Amino acid sequence: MNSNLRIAIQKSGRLSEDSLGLIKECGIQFYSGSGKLKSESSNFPAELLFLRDDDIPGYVADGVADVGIVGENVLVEKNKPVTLSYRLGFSKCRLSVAIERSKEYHGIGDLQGLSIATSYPRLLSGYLEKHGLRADIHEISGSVEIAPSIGLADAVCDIVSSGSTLMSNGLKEVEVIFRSEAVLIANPGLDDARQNILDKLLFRIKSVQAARNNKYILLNAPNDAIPAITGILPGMKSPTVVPLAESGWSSVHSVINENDFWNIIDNLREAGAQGILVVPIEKMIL
Ligand code: PRT
Ligand code: ZN
Repeated sequence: MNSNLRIAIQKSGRLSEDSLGLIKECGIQFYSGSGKLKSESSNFPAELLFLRDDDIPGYVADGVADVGIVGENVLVEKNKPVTLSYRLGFSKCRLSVAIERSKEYHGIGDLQGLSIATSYPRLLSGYLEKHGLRADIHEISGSVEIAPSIGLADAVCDIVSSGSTLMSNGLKEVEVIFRSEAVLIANPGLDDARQNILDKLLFRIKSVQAARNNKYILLNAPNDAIPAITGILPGMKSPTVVPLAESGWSSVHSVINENDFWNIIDNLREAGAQGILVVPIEKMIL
């Protein structure tokens, strides 16, 4: 048996594109012919298994796959013995309870005694129990949002992203019970060879994410403004400062975080920075 790392990803659905995209950004190449269930990488000791998302935690727990990418909602609902290795930050959504828009809602106590349709009975019952509530949970596998209008349930507990599905079905979101994003899960008993490959994969994923969250910045400033500017720009170690051909001026290079981007730019301009250039980083090796 070879010791390729078997990576399970969703065959087709909301997670597929970003999962494949992340793997490609990690420099791992696959020949992904349509309809294939399995594909071996040409340049990394890994193979991809294309599966339904609901089956991924079970396959990883059973060792059919070594790692997998799933929504945390599915991970928690399936409750399989797998390790959450890394949060991937895409496919963010929430699992929420919604009721008919015309109904009044005063607070969580209003859920007591309702019938609630959901594909997430474990997450819902855990939430109700935590709040000392009892409700009648109807487990259904799809089109949960139509349950109230066909008289199947008083409320629904379903995944929400923009909220437009709830709205177009005459429902309003009243409680968020779980927040989810895509996660990388792993079999807890990987042998050393596969653990080693997983560590390499994680290193690449972290570098890709760090690059996405950071930008490379270049600017010019008069030398007397440099202390103030280097104070604003921490950089990976500290900013690079190089003299310009024009005397009395320097160029400053650094890395800034996407989250504080505009604040930093405002502060730099106030401190005297000119000709600011901001460029994306392809990979950031931490
Ligand atoms: O066929 P397979 O079983 O593999 O896929 P699936 O149909 O079960 O799952 P899929 O592809 O719909 O979703 C995969 C994962 O994406 C989910 O487990 C979540 O972790 C995540 N995700 C992110 C979402 C959404 N956003 C989302 N909006 N999953 C589902 N939805 C659905 C939701 O069920 C509802 O019908 O989109 C609708 C709500 O969207 P808004 O934007 O109208 O609020
Ligand atoms: Zn599914």
